[in-house]
Amino acid sequence: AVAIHLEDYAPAAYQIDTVDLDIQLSPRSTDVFARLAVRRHEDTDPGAPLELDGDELELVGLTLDGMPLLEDAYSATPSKLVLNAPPAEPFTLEIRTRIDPDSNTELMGLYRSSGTYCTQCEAEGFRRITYFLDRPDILSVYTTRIEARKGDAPILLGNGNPVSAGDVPGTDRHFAVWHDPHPKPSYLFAMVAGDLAHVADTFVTTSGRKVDLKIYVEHGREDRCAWAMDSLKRSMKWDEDVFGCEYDLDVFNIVAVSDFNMGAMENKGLNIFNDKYVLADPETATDQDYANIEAVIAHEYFHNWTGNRITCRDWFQLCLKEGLTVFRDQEFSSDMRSRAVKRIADVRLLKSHQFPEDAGPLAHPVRPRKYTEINNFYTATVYEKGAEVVRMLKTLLGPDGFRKGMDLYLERHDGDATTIEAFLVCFSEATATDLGQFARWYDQAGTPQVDVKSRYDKRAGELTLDISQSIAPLPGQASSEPAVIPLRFGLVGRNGEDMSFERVTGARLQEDVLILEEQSQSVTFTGLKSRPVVSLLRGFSAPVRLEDHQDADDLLFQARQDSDDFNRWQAIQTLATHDLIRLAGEARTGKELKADARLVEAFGETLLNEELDPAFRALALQLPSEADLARDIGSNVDPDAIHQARAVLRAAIGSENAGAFRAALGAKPQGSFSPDADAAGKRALANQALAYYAASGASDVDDLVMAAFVDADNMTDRIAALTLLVHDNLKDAEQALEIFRKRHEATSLAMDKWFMVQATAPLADGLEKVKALTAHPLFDFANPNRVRSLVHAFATGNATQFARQDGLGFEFVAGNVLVIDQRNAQVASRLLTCFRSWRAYEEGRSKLAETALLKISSAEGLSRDTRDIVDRCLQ
Ligand code: B3K
Ligand code: ZN
Repeated sequence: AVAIHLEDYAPAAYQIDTVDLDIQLSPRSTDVFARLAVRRHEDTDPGAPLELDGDELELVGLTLDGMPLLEDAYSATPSKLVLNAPPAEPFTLEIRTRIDPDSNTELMGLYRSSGTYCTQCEAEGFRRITYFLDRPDILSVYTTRIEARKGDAPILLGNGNPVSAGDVPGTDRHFAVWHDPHPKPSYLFAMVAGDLAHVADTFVTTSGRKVDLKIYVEHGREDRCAWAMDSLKRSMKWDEDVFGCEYDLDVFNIVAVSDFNMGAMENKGLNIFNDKYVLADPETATDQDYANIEAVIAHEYFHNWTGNRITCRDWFQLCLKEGLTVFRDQEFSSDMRSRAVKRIADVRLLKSHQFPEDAGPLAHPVRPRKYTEINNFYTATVYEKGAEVVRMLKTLLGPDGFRKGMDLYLERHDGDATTIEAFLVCFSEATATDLGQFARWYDQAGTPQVDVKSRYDKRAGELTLDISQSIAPLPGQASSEPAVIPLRFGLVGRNGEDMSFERVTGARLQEDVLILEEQSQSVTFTGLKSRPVVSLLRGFSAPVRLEDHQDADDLLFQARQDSDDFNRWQAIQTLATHDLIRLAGEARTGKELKADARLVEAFGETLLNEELDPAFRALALQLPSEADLARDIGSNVDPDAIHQARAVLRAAIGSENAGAFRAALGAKPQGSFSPDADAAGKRALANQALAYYAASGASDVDDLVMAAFVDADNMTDRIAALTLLVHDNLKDAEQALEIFRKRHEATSLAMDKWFMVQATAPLADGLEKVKALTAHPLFDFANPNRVRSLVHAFATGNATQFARQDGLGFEFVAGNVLVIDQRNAQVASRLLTCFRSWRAYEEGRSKLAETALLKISSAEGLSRDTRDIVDRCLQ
């Protein structure tokens, strides 16, 4: 496949001003009539060919200004339609294509999910519906007429506002016409048709526009939409209040479908969602599900401005809409919930997903410079690191400067398809700041490693920090330049309060942020009365790996006293990480393992510290995951040793504090279920306590956990107990799985959890169980959620079984990648990324992983998506 390079960007030779679609739906044979108003770009030579993209298309008709085209005037293949010498003056092209929604297993373009026609066009799916200039810098006004059998599809939805609807006389069919006045790129096109139920509400915008809000779902699911609707209304209000962004159509529709490649899609006025991010009630959704729904509903809604009104010039600029919109949804959730807890959760996600990506063969800059398959670049780097870069921009410019820059961006570029450069210029101009060096964050791959050594001169009362930054060499990036790193900090005195100082030299200081700009620099604070404990990278002010050489005493002090909640959490994590890495090392030498007593005690203290809110305590009690530890160890990784180390520490914490954990089980929220952050935090803490108590080895553990499972009156508590029963192999595990299955069999999203609990069980026969589950009547390769909850969950959440010493875990996943690749390339290539850190394993396992990758690589007929990932993994 050919690589596409950022430096080769050129505007298209033609523009398409309006698109009139007439879509005649039928399951096996849908006819699409597209009337395009085409205009030559002023820089294009008259008669230059017009090349339209297609993908598996069948051309059944073509006219230009109403006249059929002669055979030698054009050429058509399933993937291209070329007009050899179109007119120099504007003209109308009418294209008729025929597609087969039922056989569309890629779930790109127009397909059917449980009988509902729906579309997914980002990034390059519109070309699977009609021939088009399918690139984000072609902005057109769309009018869509949808026609279908009334009985099959009483509901017909398109982008924009509804215009007209009616029956087709003399037939059993009906139609609806939709018009979207806002010019948009083809990737934002959408339509839906089916027999759907809905819930309705309204929102009045700040300037008085009344917007009809509707969420469409399969019949019988209406009562699981309340939380999504509530989240939508709060998002609309928040975006007005915080960014001055007002909604711009008369309707806003959301449709939930059960077969969807990713989370959701921000099509103009017609968001289409994976139903996992819409449907919730206490019986089937966890607190985490509620939080995810709130975040994803907000994210897609926020795209209306950052993505839709202002879109990307080309796909290299993907972070322009995604990084910014993730930042916006993170801020929204922070305002809805606890800011510290949200920040910790986001940083955990960044470290567990983005850091490993940025350290291995799939590393790429936030703005990549080349791709062969764009769908492989919807990554943690583009999204999550992209959001961190926007967050740093806000830190550097301050809240007011940031808002000024955003206001300028939203005003200047409304209606544009633009670039990262243009975005940065707005901030630079609005605040008179040079962002030249800052822009490196978009262009360099890899996580900067920041090393800080501190020296305190007691006599002079001076503290010096010797700071250096570097990025380890990566494929295609041998060296790097220093980045601008905003380092939020505090100098903590013995009483826990931040100490004041006289002066700082060696770095720019902005309030409580040091601005690092050099490869190495020494920063000195003068006028200190005693040696402070240095609290660095507060709030995780930059996406870097910090090595600050804190000793255990200082870390314990920070864990107890730091005024920055994030760093309190980080200090406990760092202490636990140090001890777990020591234990994992000792596990490999066969030594008897003993957890650090002070650490065990600190965990008990955290549990009992009533000053900290329960959600924070629950997070602080969570040990670094096996994947976190593997990442920190970095090379020669032995997953069994890591697993053992974690089990030992968990058991020590559980048994040393067993009484306290048992007492904490009762601290559940009272009254009827509420998904709010407070109640969720209390449940999280109680379930964390249950997990530690289960590890204590007390004689009543089996019964207690089973009782918690049986008594649970919501999914959060039920799945927490079930996970312990299954993962700790407790007495009633099988029985509990049966009870759960019977109770939830009819609810797909709940059954996904049933598969996932088993997929992630770190048991000696875990792989065999997962293999058997692929033959379960409810397992279905056609449903991406189901594949993710079994195969993907196994590959990413069951480190010891995936990386089994006999290589069978790798072999199983590789085999599944090949099977899935035949039907859905995006799901297959996403699954394959679980191999990205294969070189970090110890020799035996990394050889076995390589064998599995080579098997994929040598398979015939790989999709472009999977070919790209396997090639990069092996490079
Ligand atoms: N923009 C979509 C993602 C599309 C993925 C295409 N492979 C969802 C989102 O980020 O909001
Ligand atoms: Zn997005």
